[in-house]
Amino acid sequence: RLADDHHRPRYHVSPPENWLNDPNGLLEWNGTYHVFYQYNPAGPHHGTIHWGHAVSDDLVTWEDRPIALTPSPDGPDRDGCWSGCAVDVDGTAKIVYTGGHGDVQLPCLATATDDDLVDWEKHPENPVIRSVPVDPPLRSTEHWRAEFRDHNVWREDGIWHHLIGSGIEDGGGTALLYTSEGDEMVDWTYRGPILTGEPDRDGAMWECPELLDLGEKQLLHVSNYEEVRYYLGEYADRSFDVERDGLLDHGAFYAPQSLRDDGDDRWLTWGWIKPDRSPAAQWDAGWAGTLSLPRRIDLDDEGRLRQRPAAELTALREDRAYADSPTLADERRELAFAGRSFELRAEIRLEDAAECGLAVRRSPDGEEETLLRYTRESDLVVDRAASTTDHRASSDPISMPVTPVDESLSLRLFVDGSVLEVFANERHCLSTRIFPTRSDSDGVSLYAADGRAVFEDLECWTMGSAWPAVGDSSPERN
Ligand code: DQQ
Repeated sequence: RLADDHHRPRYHVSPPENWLNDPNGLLEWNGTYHVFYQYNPAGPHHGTIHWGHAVSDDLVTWEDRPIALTPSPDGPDRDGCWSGCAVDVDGTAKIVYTGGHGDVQLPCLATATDDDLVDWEKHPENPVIRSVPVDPPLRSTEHWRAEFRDHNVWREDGIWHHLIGSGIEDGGGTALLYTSEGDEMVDWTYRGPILTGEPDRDGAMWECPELLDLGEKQLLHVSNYEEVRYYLGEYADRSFDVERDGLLDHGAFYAPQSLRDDGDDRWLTWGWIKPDRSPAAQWDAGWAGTLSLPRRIDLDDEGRLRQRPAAELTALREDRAYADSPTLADERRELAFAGRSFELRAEIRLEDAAECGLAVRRSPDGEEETLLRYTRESDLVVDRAASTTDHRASSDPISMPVTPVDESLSLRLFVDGSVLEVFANERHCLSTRIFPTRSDSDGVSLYAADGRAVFEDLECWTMGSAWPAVGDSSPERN
């Protein structure tokens, strides 16, 4: 079933089957990149969460590994091994994750017992923080006595620092700091929030907070159930001073986490791209959720946040199936290119057209198509009104503000089965899902309305598979 599913991504990290949500424990270990993820082996829905595992030597091709963390029936993680991170503690890999137990969630620790990071031993003293802080009082919900979860751990001045996501009762989302002197990571001292948001603007609960040092500035991003907000500014003296803020992505991208690649002095960030279709459709498919492509996050010359697909991804390009610099005047043009898994790039200028854009996953008669509309209001809109005839998939439009319309729009677009990722001017990102039903919904076309638009250096490449080693071990993978 999964092998014939043309919604399955070819070059994104997705689960072998069943459910995936947040990326976790991203770590480069002895030259191998490890990606763990929230995984439910019992079905394509969120449930008793385990940690799935995939590895890569080049960030381009991936192999599945066995489940890394399983809830212990008598342990503090009985009801789920929720999100967390992996750290290198002087040559030993450790995972800090959230254990769910009834209506309590508390931090747990596991240590790798082999160099392939396949086997993990849980610490006998779990949970390593035994109760939630009382100052400030934390938000509770129908499910949780206190919302207190997700972990970002780093070493600073020889001391371990640890952020946990939460929300303040009658207040906003917050990132709580703990520190620990010892490499055992079992004695944590509570230091209070480093930043708390405004509930109406920033959300009442922050999941998966992550602090990244980008050199001149620091970046804190948080997932507030709806969106991934970022704050750029200065982190000093256990407090974060915000200079700018924004959204890391405008689509269904959520709970991102980053890998520190010291060799290349860079941060690579993956997010979960949510399913965006009904539970029934997920059951029928047998899988749900995918990770985004790894994106490099840093600062541009003006100190703004820059986001680019990892450079390695160009290795996935197969044939350059199309290259041209067409000018369109009040017309639509089919490209001599078709694909379900491809990359497209172009420099687009809106000259005097009212709007211009392109259609992907388009059927010959246009019954199904996903439109990318670039408007004079400097919006880029992913219009999914006709993406699919399956009413179980979301058809909501998604828009993001991009660079002013008098500058050209530098677009990189990744289509992969049901995944659509847009990078605009290396700064604005929009990741979402589309579920065309027809096997001939694979055309690409351009259009310009009421005037001229230029698509400079337009190129398309079909993309190869990220899972070449599959076959014997996991016949279900496509
Ligand atoms: N997903 C995990 C939580 C986290 C949430 C549970 C974010 O740890 O807060 O699967 O998507």
